[in-house]
This record gives sequence, structure tokens and C-alpha cells, in this order.
Amino acid sequence: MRFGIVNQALKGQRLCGDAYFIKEFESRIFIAVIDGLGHGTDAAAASDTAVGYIKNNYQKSLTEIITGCHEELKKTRGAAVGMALIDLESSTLRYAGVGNIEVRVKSRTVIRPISVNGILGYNLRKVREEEFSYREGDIIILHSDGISTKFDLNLYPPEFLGQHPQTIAERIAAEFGRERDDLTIVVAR
Ligand SMILES: [Mn+2]
Repeated sequence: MRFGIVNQALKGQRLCGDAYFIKEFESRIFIAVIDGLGHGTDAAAASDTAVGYIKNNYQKSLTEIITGCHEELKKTRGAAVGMALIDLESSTLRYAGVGNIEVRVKSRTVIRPISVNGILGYNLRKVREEEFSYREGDIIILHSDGISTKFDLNLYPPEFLGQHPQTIAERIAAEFGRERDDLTIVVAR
């Protein structure tokens, strides 16, 4: 798979409170996007903690990773976390997320994974792990709330979505990035 990534701090901040983690292993691709609560140093500390945990546990089930992250993040101010696991062998896409991480998928069928409400490290009521079918060429996008809710993949023509994921990520960030927050978008195809 190819990836496009934009990860930038709120203007005037040295540290970004958002983070991401991508790992390809066996026939699988694991993608996580994390938004530490607020911005600045404490937000970055929360997202670093989440990445540290995920790095050592990405082979577990998404539900286990979410639950483990929640425990780990209790010593921080908390974070929103979204994670997708694509398996090219079984042609599946699994998703689990808590808080303001959005997922968009461009496939031949309508696929709409959803993050549940909550903040890892602070309140986790339930974990929802969903499975969808994945076809080669499908586009998967995970982004933090640094991208406006007005963003809609259907606004873009099919030709544009055929470009390199980095081009796609940069254009979406330029057109739908919010001024008042850290911003992270990961585009995979
Ligand atoms: Mn945010």
C-alpha cells in the first residue's frame, strides 16, 4: 500500500498533540491516528504514550489495543484514538476508534466505520470493533478533528482520487484544515 501523511502542529506550537503510527506486517497494514486532548506539551505527552503502547501491541486485536491504551493513558490527560487494520489476504478492513477520529473509505460499496464517544484514559464505555470487506485500490483515510467535518471524499472527482496518496492528503489538509487545532490525516491505498 501507499501512504500520504500530513501531521502538523497548531500554529505557534512547537509540539504536535496529534500522532500517527503505521505498520505493515505479514499480509496486514495497521494504521492509527491519535489526538491528545487539547494541544501543546500535555497533548503531545498523551499521544506519545499512546504511540508507545501501540508500537508494542499492534499485533493484538483492535479491542485489546483500545483497552490497553485506555489503561496506559490514565496517567495522561487522555486522547482520541482511531485504528484500522487492513488484511490483504482475507480482504478485510477492521476499525475501532474512540473519540474524534474520523474514518472515510472510498470503495465500490458504502463503508462507514465509526468511532464511539469517549476519551481513552478518561472515559471508555464500550469498544466497538467493526469488520468490512476491503478491495485492492480502496482508499482509507483516518484524520483528527484538525480536518473540518465539512470534508467529504465525494466532493472530489475520481481522477483526483487516483493520484498518489500524499497528493490527496496535502490537498485535503489545505482545503479542509482548521486553523485552531493540530492536524493529522493519513491516506492509504
Ligand atoms: Mn484535535
